[in-house]
Amino acid sequence: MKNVRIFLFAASVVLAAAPALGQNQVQNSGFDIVPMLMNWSAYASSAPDPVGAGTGVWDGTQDVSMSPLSGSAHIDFAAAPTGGNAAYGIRQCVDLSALQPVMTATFGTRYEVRTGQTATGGVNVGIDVAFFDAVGCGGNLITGGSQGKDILMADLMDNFWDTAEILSPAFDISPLPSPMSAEVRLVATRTSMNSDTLSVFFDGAYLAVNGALPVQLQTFEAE
Ligand SMILES: [Ca+2]
Repeated sequence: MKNVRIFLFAASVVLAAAPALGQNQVQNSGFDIVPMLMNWSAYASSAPDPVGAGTGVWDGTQDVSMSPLSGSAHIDFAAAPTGGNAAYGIRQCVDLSALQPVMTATFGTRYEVRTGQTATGGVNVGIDVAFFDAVGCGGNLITGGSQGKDILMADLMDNFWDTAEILSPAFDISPLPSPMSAEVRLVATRTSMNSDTLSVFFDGAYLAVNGALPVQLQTFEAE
């Protein structure tokens, strides 16, 4: 029992010494107008899954806060390949090396799926985060988490931004080696064999570690 107490005390000292721990680690999380898609790059699923296809561009017509000074990432998920788990979107590698040890994480994104298209539940929209034991999203995959929604017609709404997130409880990494980096992916993923297309906007992505601030109360946008 003494050993357990000593460990907990040491952990609390580490937390208190690092003021940045609760902050959003995602760069250009709000897709503001000047950097546009800076810090982000294209993501496509790969073998053994089908290689996903689509397009991803910065779009100034849609913004989670309806700010004329910001925008969002507009993903068009292609009709092919038709195999399940084909995924396409954007990704960013987040450096966690200054936040050691990483024990828990919270992450999420806002998304808008507009009317004027067909949705049968064949495409899931959300956020995937993969944690790696080396910087630069290299080395070995330690673990990963995801949160998303299979989009149906009832989910198609103009100017309504839904939320996909793992916030409470936080994603627990503590039994595993501490990750040095994480790849954040905002993606559309095919749920089964089908040829559905989907247009989706992402904005306000976040990843925080080791006891996050109430990030849903923070603003992600340029004011
Ligand atoms: Ca934005």
